[in-house]
Amino acid sequence: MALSLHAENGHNLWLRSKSTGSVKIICSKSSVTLNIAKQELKNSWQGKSGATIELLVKSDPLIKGDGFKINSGKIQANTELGILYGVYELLRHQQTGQSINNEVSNPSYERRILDHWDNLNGTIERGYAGLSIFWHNEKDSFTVTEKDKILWQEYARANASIGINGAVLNNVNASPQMLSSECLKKVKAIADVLRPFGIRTYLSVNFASPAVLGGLKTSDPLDVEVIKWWETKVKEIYSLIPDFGGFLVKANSEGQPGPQDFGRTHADGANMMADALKPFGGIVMWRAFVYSQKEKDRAMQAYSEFMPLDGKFRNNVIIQVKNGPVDFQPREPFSPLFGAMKKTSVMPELQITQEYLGQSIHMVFLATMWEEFLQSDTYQEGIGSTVARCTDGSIFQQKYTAIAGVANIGLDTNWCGHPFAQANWYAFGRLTWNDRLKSEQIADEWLKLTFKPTAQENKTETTVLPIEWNHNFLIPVKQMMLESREAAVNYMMPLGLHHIFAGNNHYGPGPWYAPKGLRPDWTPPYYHQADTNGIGFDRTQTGSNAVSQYREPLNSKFNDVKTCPEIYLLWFHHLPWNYQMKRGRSLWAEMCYHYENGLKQVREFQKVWDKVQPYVDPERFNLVQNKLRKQCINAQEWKDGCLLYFQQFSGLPIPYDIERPVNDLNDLENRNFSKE
Ligand code: GCV
Repeated sequence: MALSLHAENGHNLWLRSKSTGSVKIICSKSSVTLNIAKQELKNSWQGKSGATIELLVKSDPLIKGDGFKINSGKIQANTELGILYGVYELLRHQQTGQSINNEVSNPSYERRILDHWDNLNGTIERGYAGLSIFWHNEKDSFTVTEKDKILWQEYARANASIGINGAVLNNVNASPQMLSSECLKKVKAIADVLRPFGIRTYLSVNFASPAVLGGLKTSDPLDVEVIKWWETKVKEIYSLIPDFGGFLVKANSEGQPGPQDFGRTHADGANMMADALKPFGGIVMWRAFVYSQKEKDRAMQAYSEFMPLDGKFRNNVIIQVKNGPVDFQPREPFSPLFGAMKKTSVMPELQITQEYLGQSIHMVFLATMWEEFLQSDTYQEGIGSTVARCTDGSIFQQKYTAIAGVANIGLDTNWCGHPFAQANWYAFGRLTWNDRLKSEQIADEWLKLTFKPTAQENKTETTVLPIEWNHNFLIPVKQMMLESREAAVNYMMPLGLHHIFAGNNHYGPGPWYAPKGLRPDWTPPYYHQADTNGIGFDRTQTGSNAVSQYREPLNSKFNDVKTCPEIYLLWFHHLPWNYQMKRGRSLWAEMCYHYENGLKQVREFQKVWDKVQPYVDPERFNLVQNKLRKQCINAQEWKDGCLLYFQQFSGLPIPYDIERPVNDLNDLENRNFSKE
């Protein structure tokens, strides 16, 4: 079988489909957003040719926010944006072959936001897909070209198609320059392009802006001049962007200024900004990502600092909490702040860009990780108090509900660097709309939308039958995606290990990395604690007691080595190398098999991919094949580096049925992984 597949550069993402027939649209209203909805229907219609579809903007008590009601002949919504979302849903159903029953679809979170860590000079912190789509370079960062506008429009459309409705345009390590009048004019230009697609604009702000940009003597949040400065700035922003979303703030974290510099609390800082934004309906997303050298366990600090402030924030402040207590690791237990802060709005922060998961080289589908996180039971309000239910308004009556993901988008033609990294952008959007969606469904949809031969391609004499495509492409590739995150955990840091990366780059292995003078919590030995007695961070009651931050029964479950899930074992326990695991092997042997299995999984992924070559256009096929080779090399480095390094402490042999290391520890220790 040989399909004549068109080369695809990936720029069209999951929106490749062209119409296969005509559609008649009934809609009594007209607006920019409704016109987009109509155009999308016409351009991508795959239903019966000549069918009629009605678009009706009319309230219905079952429809919430920008949700919609849909059947094969009608889309109803309270808002015009709801109609647009309904159109994308209908088209998705058509393209993926799902039937459309009478259904109401409401978003899980009201604010579904992408956080861009883009700098004004065009670079992106932890960006692996080229430079910023918003900012050019120091000299002409504030110019706007027609080409920019087209790209922003494509970006907005892609987001709207999966329900994302907000974008923070700049890095949380924010330049005070961001709030200069010149820069705000450019923000307005971006906001104007994003608005018709329902995307609100937000900005990260630097807490010291009043002093650095405004020339004031201080940035103390209780100072009258400072308060006035923010009020005036906020007014200026809203005069340009009437639907501006609000501020994202990283304060007193990793060297960023904050209220504590003036002896004030996070609440003092956040509330001052919240008061300035309130008259305009803006919000403050205040990050809980804080840690200092003083805390004996970094994993405990966010909870220690923020729990005493519960109830002290204005109702337009949302505390933005990373999924895990440390930092977007391949696997972490959920942050204990979820469900615990009962009198404050809390929003999850996920990381779509794969800083700690192989960047744009490894194929790692993150939906399984996010599903594991969102469905984790906090037990805060009884059994079933999942993180999802604690944050989406199901349990706590938050004034605002929100969720954010650190974007993996750049100027690369295919937006995300790795063709499969697009699936993570897609998955984030779909989960923010429906936090109960299963990873399997998300992968299924994305593969069909992204790789299925288009109707035009399928009209050639070598038509691929859906059943054949499903069997030979969809099923194996989906399986590969669903296993990919566990594979990464296996070859990077299994059994609860975390933060054992090389240097600042966070790509290769570096359990040995500990330059003299560097603060301990920036070095891997702080996290793995390996010595001749054993390995793991003791967070039990007799250790750092981080377990106490979890509600019972989790506190006891994590505390007791017998009941602690093995996936979190070394997160919570320091154990001897010969500790007997559930399967009967020693801890050392079990660790060796995890590393070995992770590497083997990637070798299998290579085979799966090579086998599907007939179903993929050469451009995308070759790119993925090439990246899988690099992933394999890196997985081997991880396995060899970690096993050879830890073996120095365990003093035990690598089980003999495991493939021998092929790298030398010394070489790996001297390798600069930032050049990968
Ligand atoms: C934007 C990690 C990353 C930093 C990032 C920080 C944060 O430490 O390595 O690049 O800074 O998280 O989330 O603020």
